[in-house]
Amino acid sequence: MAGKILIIGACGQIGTELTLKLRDLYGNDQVVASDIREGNEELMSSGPFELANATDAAKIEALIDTYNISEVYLMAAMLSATAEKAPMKAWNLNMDSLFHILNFAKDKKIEKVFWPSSIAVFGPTTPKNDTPQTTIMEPSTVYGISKQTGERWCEYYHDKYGVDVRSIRYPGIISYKTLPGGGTTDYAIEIFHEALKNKEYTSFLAEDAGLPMMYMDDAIKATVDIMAAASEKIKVRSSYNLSALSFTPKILAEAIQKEIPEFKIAYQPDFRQKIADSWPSSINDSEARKDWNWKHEFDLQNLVKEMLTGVSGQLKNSK
Ligand code: AKB
Repeated sequence: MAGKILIIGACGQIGTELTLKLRDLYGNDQVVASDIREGNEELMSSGPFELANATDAAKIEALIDTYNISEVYLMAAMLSATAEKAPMKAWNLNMDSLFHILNFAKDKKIEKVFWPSSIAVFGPTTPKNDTPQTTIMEPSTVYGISKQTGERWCEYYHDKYGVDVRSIRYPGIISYKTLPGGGTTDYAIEIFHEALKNKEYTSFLAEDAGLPMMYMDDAIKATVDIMAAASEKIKVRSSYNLSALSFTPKILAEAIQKEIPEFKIAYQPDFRQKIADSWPSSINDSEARKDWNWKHEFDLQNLVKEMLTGVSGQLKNSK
């Protein structure tokens, strides 16, 4: 790598674990974390950190110059449920931050960009099961519209200006180190905290709301792998479908009951149900598997065991 890595949105759910992994792989000083707020102890103490707003182009440019940055991972975004409550704020954050980075890459200030897309690019008219890489995309959420627009711009900047931008359509990502904020798939994290604390959980999605999901370690592996792949292997320059698991709240609750038999679940769907209804239940990711050898490792029962161990460790430490 010619220069250092900059992670924008490093203190969020995925950003935190991605930063730690990249520091592990490439050296602590090589990976600069930035966010609008400070992160957890491990992230803050393991390498350089800078407060920065992802929409502040001048600040981001100054970081690129100061640290000699050649790769940017743009993880800052407003997620689906929060974006429905603040549409213009979400649009401005999700789009402005992307344009700044694409333009820095176009002007050759940086060499490579990672930008996450989401299953939210799909909509109610998309085939629901085994959703293909290329298909009908009519997203009905602000977040989905911003991600789909972002995909089109990534492809445009690659084709027109040769920008090396790489992207994955993340499903719901399950993890315990840093809580997610404002997503529709967040129930699948809350459920573990409540199962351990109270032995019961009321889901904001219906029992049969099947959605594509993935354990964090697999999501990080995919992100590192797509960025490490030779450029000619990355044939899709909008964003790759990526899949590991698909489950409903009921299936997840049953898997938790195998470990905690007294756990009880109830269902009280709210506005997020409509968002979940508009997304696929399962994703076909054969192109990612073929082009850059993507493979997931965690199945549902492994994920449940890892989550219960991780969350109960955190609960003990917080006492
Ligand atoms: C959300 O629920 O908004 C996110 C996503 C699927 O991109 N987790």
